[in-house]
Amino acid sequence: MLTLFGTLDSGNVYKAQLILARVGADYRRVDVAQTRNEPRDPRFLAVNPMGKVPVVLREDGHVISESGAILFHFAGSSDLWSKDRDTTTEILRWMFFEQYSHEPALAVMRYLRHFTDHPDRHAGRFAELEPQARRALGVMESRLSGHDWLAAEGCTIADFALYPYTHTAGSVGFDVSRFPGIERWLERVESQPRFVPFGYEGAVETLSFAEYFGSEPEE
Ligand SMILES: N[C@@H](CCC(=O)N[C@@H](CS)C(=O)NCC(=O)O)C(=O)O
Repeated sequence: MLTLFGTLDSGNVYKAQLILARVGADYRRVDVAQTRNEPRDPRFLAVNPMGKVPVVLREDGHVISESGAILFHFAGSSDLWSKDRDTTTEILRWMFFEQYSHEPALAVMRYLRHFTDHPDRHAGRFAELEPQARRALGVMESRLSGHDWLAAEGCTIADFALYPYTHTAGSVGFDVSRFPGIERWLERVESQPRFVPFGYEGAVETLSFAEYFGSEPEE
């Protein structure tokens, strides 16, 4: 069986959950939390030296990290990917945009506001990120005001990549009704076959960090 490392409150991990649910893959989940600094634990770094979740470990020992790579890996030959070079270029364009211009603003704002002990102490950084996030939402809106999907005529992994931190934009203070194209697109993604909502436990079994990795080695 596959093993997914990560928590249910991470938008990046959610991307992996979306694709695993879509392709009907069974997996167990190991709860590796950024808030507990577990991605930087040497035992986890032995699995993913990049120190980030999500990670998917295949039964044959092959490790796939980076949410975009996980989406690509499991989209395989499904209609969420394409055989057409121009279309795959568009899919990748939106996925790179997500990683460089969208997630670093929206995901970090969410982290500062909802997952730090003193969000008020991060008000300056939050305010710096706001225009970057607004710009990213504006770029999406300009595409989605005239098209149903980001990269193609149908839903692709570009839509799965952008959905998680766009749908939490309201939680960091954006009025999503100001982005009507995005609002309609969110509903379209939610109507996809085997869509699972954020926070849904799709794993057949869940293990804590200690259950999977064992107790901390003695100093
Ligand atoms: N580019 C990565 C980003 C993953 C990421 O930032 N994951 C966060 C949790 S949402 C994490 O593991 N952070 C741990 C850390 O930075 O120490 C991806 O798309 O998978």
